[in-house]
Amino acid sequence: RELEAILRRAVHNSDFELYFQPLYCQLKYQACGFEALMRLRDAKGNFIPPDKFIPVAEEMGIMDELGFQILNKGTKAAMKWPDHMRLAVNLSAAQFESGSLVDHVHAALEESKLPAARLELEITESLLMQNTQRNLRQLNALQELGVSIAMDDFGTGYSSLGYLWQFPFDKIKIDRSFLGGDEKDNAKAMQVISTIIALGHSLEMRVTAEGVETERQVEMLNKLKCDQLQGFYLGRPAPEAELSKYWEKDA
Ligand code: G
Ligand code: G
Ligand code: MN
Ligand code: NA
Repeated sequence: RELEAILRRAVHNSDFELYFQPLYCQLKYQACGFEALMRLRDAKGNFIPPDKFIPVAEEMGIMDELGFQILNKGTKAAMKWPDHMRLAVNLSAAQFESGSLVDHVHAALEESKLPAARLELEITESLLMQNTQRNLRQLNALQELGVSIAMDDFGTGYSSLGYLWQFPFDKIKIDRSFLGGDEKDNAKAMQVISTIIALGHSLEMRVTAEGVETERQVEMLNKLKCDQLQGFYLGRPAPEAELSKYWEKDA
């Protein structure tokens, strides 16, 4: 099990990489933050997809520790960005199960000095399907720290709506599959997206569209008053050293 050995080493030495994908604010049409995405390489230096290594890290029981390291690395990186740039970090169910999540987030903020208001945590609804009440309490405690909470991959789960109104998410991120259809599906997909945006706004949540790959989509989403956009058209995940172009062009 080569992957297990790679993971064990990565968590022991904390030497995995974080990539960052820009989040665009619709009105200003400029990057206003980055989502941290973990990257791990095999012995040949090729990337192992997160969809492959995260489940293994969870089985190995190291995802809680790895998640803490991601929070630490991410918040430290964000301290080097301009003040208006926020950081989004994905959370895994293992971090909620361990019971240390709130302490870990608090510690990462203290250690890095990143203001809580600049941190956003992304969860998927599957996380709320088990231990719902306990996990909702942890989300509440996180919001009390001043961080915001986003529901990721919205629309792909079994009961997106069921959890949406039970908790004051600050943001929903519409899963990129809604933008992925071909041209003739576009009108229908836009209807659905428009409805999700209205739903989010009626619950006082911001709405992000993921998977934006064309200028046409940018225009349509702007018309629909989508709050934030993310996708390869606007920027691919990139290493820390390559991010400054996103704020240098603002100046
Ligand atoms: O990074 P990529 O574009 O391949 O992401 C694939 C999946 O892996 C996404 O669902 C993303 O949320 C998840 N993922 C990427 N980085 C992290 C991370 O640091 N922590 C957790 N929990 N999930 C991550
Ligand atoms: O589940 P989550 O949203 O955290 O996953 C982020 C993943 O989505 C990353 O793997 C990232 O590479 C991928 N991604 C981001 N933007 C796009 C896009 O425009 N198109 C496609 N196909 N994937 C994207
Ligand atoms: Mn995400
Ligand atoms: Na997502």
